[in-house]
Amino acid sequence: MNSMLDLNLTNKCLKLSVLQLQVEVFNEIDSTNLEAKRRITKGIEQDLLIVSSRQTTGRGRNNRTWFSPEGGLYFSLVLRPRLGPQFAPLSSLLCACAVAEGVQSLGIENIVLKWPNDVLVLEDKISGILNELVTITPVDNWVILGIGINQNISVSEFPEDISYNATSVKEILGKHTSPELLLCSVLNSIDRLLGVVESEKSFSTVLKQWREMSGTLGRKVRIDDGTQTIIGIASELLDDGSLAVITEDGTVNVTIGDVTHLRSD
Ligand code: BT5
Repeated sequence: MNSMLDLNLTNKCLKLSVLQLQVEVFNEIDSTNLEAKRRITKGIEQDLLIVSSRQTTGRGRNNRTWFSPEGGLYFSLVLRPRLGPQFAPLSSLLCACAVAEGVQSLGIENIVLKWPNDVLVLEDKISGILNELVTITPVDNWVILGIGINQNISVSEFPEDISYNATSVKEILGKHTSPELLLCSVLNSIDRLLGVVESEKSFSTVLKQWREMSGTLGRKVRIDDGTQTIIGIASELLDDGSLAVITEDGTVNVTIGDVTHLRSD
């Protein structure tokens, strides 16, 4: 089945003022983030969008797998990090806000953002974001924003270890929705938020929007960063995108890790 995205339809609904996109659509690819890296290595001139109908080796953080069958939306946006490479981590918070807006525009409610890069509906993951910074020289940097959204997939298709806390647009709405419209809506939101960052020369509006949709702040959390586990109350999203956690031993600022939302009892 050829389910390639209809670029004409996508172009019709795109309303971009900041991004100047070259768009490439694949039926199948290993990973849109890997393709993005290959393209950066070859040399690119402008913002680039790579979309694929499925991925054979979709990637999560720390080389984990992103289950990417036909029906999901998988894309990577390659752009210059706004306000410098040190702000690149904030781009994944920006993307999470944009994905939330996109999914909301389809009629989905109860969207919750989980630090640092997940979009949940109530407790279940509907989208994941893989943000990678590629440095060619100290002044030549690109950020890859890899976004996967479970759209026209049934949870019964997921492997068991994923399905217990995953969901999809189709599962929630009980119907097929347009990938072109969802892609447009997310890209339009990314573009609008990038415009705000550029005009305010700050991510503060993005951080405010993230805090308002956060399911992590105020919550008891367990955070594993690969070497240690921290348990405490997530108290604040700091301006550099890190998470302040109040533990029994004091407040810890966490910059990286996997968060589990815990019950407070
Ligand atoms: C992420 O990693 O959530 C980032 C996922 C980014 C995927 C996009 S798709 C387009 C672009 N190209 C790529 O190759 N990647 C990006 P992380 O936080 O590490 O979560 C990964 C974990 O989520 C896995 O170990 C599974 O437990 C779970 N998972 C895998 N596939 C899933 C899916 N489709 N839906 C929900 N959960 C999933």
